[in-house]
Amino acid sequence: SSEVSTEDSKAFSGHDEEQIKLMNENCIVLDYNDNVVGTATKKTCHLLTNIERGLLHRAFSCFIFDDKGKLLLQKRAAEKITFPMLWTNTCCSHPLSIDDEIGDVSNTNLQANIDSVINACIRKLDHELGIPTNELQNNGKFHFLNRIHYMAPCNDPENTWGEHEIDYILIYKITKGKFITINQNYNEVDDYMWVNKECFQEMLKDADNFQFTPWFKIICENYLFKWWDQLNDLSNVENDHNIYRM
Ligand code: DMA
Ligand code: MN
Repeated sequence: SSEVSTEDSKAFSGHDEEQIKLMNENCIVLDYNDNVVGTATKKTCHLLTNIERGLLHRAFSCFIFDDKGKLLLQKRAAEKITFPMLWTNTCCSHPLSIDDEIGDVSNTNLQANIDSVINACIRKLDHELGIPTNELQNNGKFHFLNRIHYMAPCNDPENTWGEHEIDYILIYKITKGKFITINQNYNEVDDYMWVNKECFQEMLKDADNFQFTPWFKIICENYLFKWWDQLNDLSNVENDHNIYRM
């Protein structure tokens, strides 16, 4: 095991060992137009001091809907270094700087980036929620919606962490009569819940019991209900190549 620098011990003090290790993952660093300009660790990308200087990375947010139109929500584990114990969409993470997930480094082919974030999403749906890859491949379909550029501080007591991402939004629709198996990883996910639209609208109003991540709130306020209303046919809203700045 490697030595822990004093800087690390400050940023990571009191945090979970497994989550500290994941801070060594290599994220994809972007310019303003989602072009790949380099790589940096998950730690580097999420330090607010770097974000304030403009450091931007690639991410994805996935929304799984079952065949009755219910959305799968997760509550982030207490162990998460950023945004612990908040309710959010099904799964969020980062495509990494590895062959299957880096996308098109010549920055011309958006479809290659979409395919690569879907690869990352399949990896994380297994890691966080224990959803078997073969079920994802056979029991439904991924749709790319759009890209959202946003920045949000974490509001942790030391003001150490935040997000600044271009976030690829994915909807995964489970096919009629099919289902997926969930076996949550408690280091990642504290709880999960399938909600219909009406139940979810009540949750949003119930601030005493449910707090949400900033990116999820942005997506709810601007897009989610519009998409939910046309879940049967997403053709009018999917595959939008614009980057929306929030
Ligand atoms: C990061 O999610 C991605 C977004 C869209 C906020 P995360 O903090 O859950 O990433 P990870 O699961 O890799 O820690
Ligand atoms: Mn991030």
